[in-house]
Amino acid sequence: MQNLTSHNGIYFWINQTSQEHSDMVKVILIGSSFEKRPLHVMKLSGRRGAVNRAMWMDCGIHAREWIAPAFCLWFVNYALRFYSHNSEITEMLNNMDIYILPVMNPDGYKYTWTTDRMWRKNRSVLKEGSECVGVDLNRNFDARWCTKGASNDPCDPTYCGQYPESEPEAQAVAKFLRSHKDTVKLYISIHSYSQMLLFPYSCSYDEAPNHNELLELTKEASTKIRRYYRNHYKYGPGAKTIYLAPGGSDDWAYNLGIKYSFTFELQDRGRYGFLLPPSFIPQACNEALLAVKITALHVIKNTQ
Ligand code: 0X9
Ligand code: ZN
Repeated sequence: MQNLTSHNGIYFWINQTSQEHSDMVKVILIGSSFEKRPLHVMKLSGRRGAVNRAMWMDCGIHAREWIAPAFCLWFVNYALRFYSHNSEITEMLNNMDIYILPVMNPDGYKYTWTTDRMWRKNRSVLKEGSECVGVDLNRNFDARWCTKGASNDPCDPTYCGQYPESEPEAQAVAKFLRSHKDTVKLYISIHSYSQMLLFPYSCSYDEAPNHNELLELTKEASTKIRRYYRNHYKYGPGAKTIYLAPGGSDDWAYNLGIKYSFTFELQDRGRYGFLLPPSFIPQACNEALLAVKITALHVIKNTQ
């Protein structure tokens, strides 16, 4: 059998998991990538009636950040395994639907497995024969699009694309969230590396209206990660904590009205970088799981 976390392995796993847990998992096709790979979202729900609260989590916007899709798979497996055994995941699934996009950039992800391990962007081709390929999907959203911190040169790794949502992957996510904006209260985008818990804004130095609440929440998550796993995570608004970077999905989702919007940068802090050894996966995922639980439970407590 192929590796579980290869591009094909993940499609196989999504299919198998949804069949084995058809009571809790539904698969929704939200669009397809530039190279026509399907974008499958897994909808997880507890064994209960309908609720009108949801969270969204995407992994693998950036192709080379392999720990990100691994975390989405880890999270789904954990949720299915520990629902009704672990109180936090049970409370989450009893009070919200969880939409998970395990690989937002499947073309880029495949390319990192076959051709260039350090590829970041998607694989869109502007015109046949043009020498530079790919748009940075986390610069392609409509949040001060293509201002300082993004590039308008198609050869750069942070190329913003021809216009906001020019890319089918970004467009599919934006369209889904627009049509679910009344229920989705929490947006999380999983990246690596650098160990940071980021919230808006990254597209400007402006303070978000609920800045203090988001700061306290990420501080709590960071403190608990340090206490339980002895690992250090920085926290704060993206622009000040990492760098100015417009066109990101988190800022866009925030402006759409999702007031709890985060980018989590998982392990490590640069020793292995994107090439995180497999033996680090369990701890990296447990750290991220803790941050997801803390934010989700806060959202459940503080939203209708
Ligand atoms: O630059 C990015 O897109 C993210 N860092 S990464 O090293 N994974 O590429 C940070 C994203 C923070 N949020 C926004 N820029 N909106
Ligand atoms: Zn990234």
